[in-house]
Amino acid sequence: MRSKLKIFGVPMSQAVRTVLWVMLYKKLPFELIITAPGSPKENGTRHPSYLEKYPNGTIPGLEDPETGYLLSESIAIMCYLCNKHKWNDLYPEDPELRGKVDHYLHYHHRSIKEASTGYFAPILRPDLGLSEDLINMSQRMFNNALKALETQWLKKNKFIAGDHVTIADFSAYVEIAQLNTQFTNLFDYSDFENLSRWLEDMSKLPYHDDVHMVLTKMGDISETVPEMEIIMKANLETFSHLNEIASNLS
Ligand SMILES: N[C@@H](CCC(=O)N[C@@H](CS)C(=O)NCC(=O)O)C(=O)O
Repeated sequence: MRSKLKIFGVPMSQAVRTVLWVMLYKKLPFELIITAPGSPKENGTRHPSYLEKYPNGTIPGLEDPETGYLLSESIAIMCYLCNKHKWNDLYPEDPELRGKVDHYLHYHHRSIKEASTGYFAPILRPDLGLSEDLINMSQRMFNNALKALETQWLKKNKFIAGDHVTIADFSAYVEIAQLNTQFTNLFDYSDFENLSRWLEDMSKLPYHDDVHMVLTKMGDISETVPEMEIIMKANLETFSHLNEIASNLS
């Protein structure tokens, strides 16, 4: 039997969630190995052994134990898995359809991904020392991107790149949904009609609740900063849950 791919990270990370969700969706077994973002300790992203494997020092990191192949960056990992396993539904082969998915994926990092820097990290990652200016700029970029999704992409299409769900939707969803009222309650999307319809559709995909369990367990953080123990407990319980599902995939 083939050894499982290793994924380094924690479920609280948006980028980790998107990769795990796609792997579960496609029923590709994995082993999640707890790796703490920002930590210089042995199981952290700033430990020399992690940096040697993944020079940019971010989670998720993928390792294929059979070949020693290493890759980080959630989007690169998803594209790699789609290419390798021919998941052409999630990453179409047709150059024009793939172009539409790539369009969003290239746009993602300085737009929707700013949800994390603008809203999530200022509460949960005080160690990053994000300045007010940076937070404000990220919030502006995120809000502009939401408008673009609402008035263009999701107005014209059911999903971001057309009528079918693709890795563009997984990437966008984990960022946008983490702020939603049912999770951290940092952003209310009820005025965004098309976006709300898409959020609802995405939330019905298989394994949505499993990968988002970490947010459900942490709860609303809009009024009170959660204690580190609560964050760790949410991460660890979801970690065990995901590893258990991943080892029983068929
Ligand atoms: N562009 C990266 C972003 C990943 C990322 O920002 N990961 C954060 C955790 S959510 C991280 O590893 N941070 C490392 C640190 O804070 O030192 C991706 O999509 O994989």
